[in-house]
Amino acid sequence: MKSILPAGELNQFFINPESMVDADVDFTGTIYKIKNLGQFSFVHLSTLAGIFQSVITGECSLKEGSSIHVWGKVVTAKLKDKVLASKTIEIQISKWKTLSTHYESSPFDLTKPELNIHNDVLFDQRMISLRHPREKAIFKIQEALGEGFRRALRKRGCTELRTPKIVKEGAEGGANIFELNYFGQPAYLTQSPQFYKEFGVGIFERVFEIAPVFRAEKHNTSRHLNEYISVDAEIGNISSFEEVMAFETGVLKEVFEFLKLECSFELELLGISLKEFESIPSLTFKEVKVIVSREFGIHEENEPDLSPQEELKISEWALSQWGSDFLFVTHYPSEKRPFYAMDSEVNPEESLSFDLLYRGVEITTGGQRIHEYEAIVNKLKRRGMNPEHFEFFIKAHRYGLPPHGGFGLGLERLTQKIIGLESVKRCSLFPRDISRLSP
Ligand code: AMO
Repeated sequence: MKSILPAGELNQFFINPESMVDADVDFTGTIYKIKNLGQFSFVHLSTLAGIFQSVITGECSLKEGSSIHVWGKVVTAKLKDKVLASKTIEIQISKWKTLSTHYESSPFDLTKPELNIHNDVLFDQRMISLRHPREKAIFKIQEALGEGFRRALRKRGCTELRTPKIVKEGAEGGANIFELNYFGQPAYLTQSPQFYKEFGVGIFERVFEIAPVFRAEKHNTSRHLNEYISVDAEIGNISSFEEVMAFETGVLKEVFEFLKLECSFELELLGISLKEFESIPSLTFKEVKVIVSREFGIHEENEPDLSPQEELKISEWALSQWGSDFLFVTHYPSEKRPFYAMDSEVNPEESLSFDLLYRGVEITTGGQRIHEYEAIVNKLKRRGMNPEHFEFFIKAHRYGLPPHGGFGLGLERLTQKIIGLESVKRCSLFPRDISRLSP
C-alpha cells in the first residue's frame, strides 16, 4: 500500500489543525466512536494529533476500530466532549477509503468516559485498554516527564548513558534480585545502574540514564513493580549531599513546567492541577520519627526505615505545615543504605543520604557516595562483603573518582502520584508483578 504520510513529514492537519479552517484536508485515522443520527453521522477519529469530530452526511456503514483515510473540509464548531483534541473545529467528510477493518468488538466499551474495569482485565487486555483516552493520557504524561528530565539534565551538563541490564553483581543488596543463567555462569538483571553511573562520573563528570531496572519483589503492593523505569543522575565534584538535593529540586521544577506546557490536554482530561514550588522542605530521619510518634501515635521509633504509613503521615504533616507536596527526609540510618553510600563523619550511624517523598510515597533515593578507594574497601569489609567480588567497581575508585552523589527516581511512582492513581501498576505500559508476565 502507498504510504499516506511521506516519510519524515507530518500532514499539515496534524501540525496545526485549528489553523486549517475552510481548508480541504486529507489524513488517516482510526474510528474511535460513531453516532448515527439518520441524516448524518458523527465519526470521532483518533489521529496522530488526538481525537477529532468529523461529520458524514447520511447513515454510514463504517465500524468503530477500523482505520480510514478521509478527505474533507475543516469547519468551525462548538464542541464540549472532553476527549476531543479540538473543541473549535470539525471535519466535513466528503470521501473516505477503508484501510483496515476490525474483526471483533472490544471486550469493554472504549467510548465510555471512564473504563471502570478491574485491574486484572485492564492489564490482561492491555493492548486494547490502552486505547482508552484516559489510559493513553497516563502515558503521554509519563512521556513528557521522561522528556522533561532528559532536557533538564542535559541542560545541566549531564551526558546520557545506556548501561548494561545483564550484570555480574547487584548494586543495591537485598534479596530482590533476579538471577539468570548466562551461558552457564550466574548473572543478574540489574537493580539499578548505580555502579555504571559512578563510572560515568569518572568519565563525564555528570551523567544520567532513563531506563528499565528490575526488582524481584515478592509482594503484590500498590507501590512495587518488578520492572520499572529508573531516572538516574550522578554528578561529580559536589561538596555535600545537600547539593544533590538542590540539583534534584531544580530539575523537578523544570520537569513540572515542561509537563504543564506539553500535556495541557491530558492534565485537563484527567482533572490534574499541579502546584508551583520553589524549594522543597526537609526533615531528618530522626525528626520524622519524633513527629509521626507525637502527631499520629505511630511508634516505630526503633525501625531503621520509614514504613509506608509513616511516609504517608509525614507527607500529610508537611503539606499542612508548609503547603508542600514534596518532602526530603535526610540522614537515613547507614545500616539501611547500600555499601556505596557515604556515612557521616560526625555520626557514622547516619548516612549522608536522602529520600524524596511526594504526596505520601517515596519517589527518590539519593545521596553522596564514597569516592576514596580505601574508604570503599573498608566499608565492604565492615559489611562482611568481599572486595574482590566488587573489583570491577572499586577499580574506578583506585584510579581516582571525584567526590560525587546522585539520585534515582521511579518514573512510574512519580506518574502515579501526579495523576492520583491507586496503584503504580497503572503507570506501567505492560506491568510486571509477581503474577504477571504477559502481555
Ligand atoms: P532505590 O532502591 O531506593 O535507590 O530506588 C530508587 C527509586 O526507585 C523507585 N523504586 C520502585 N518503583 C517501582 N517498583 C519498585 N519495586 C521500586 N523500587 C524502587 C522508588 C525509589 O525511590 N541506586 C539508588 C538510587 C541512588 O541513590 O542514586 C536506588 O536504586 O521511587
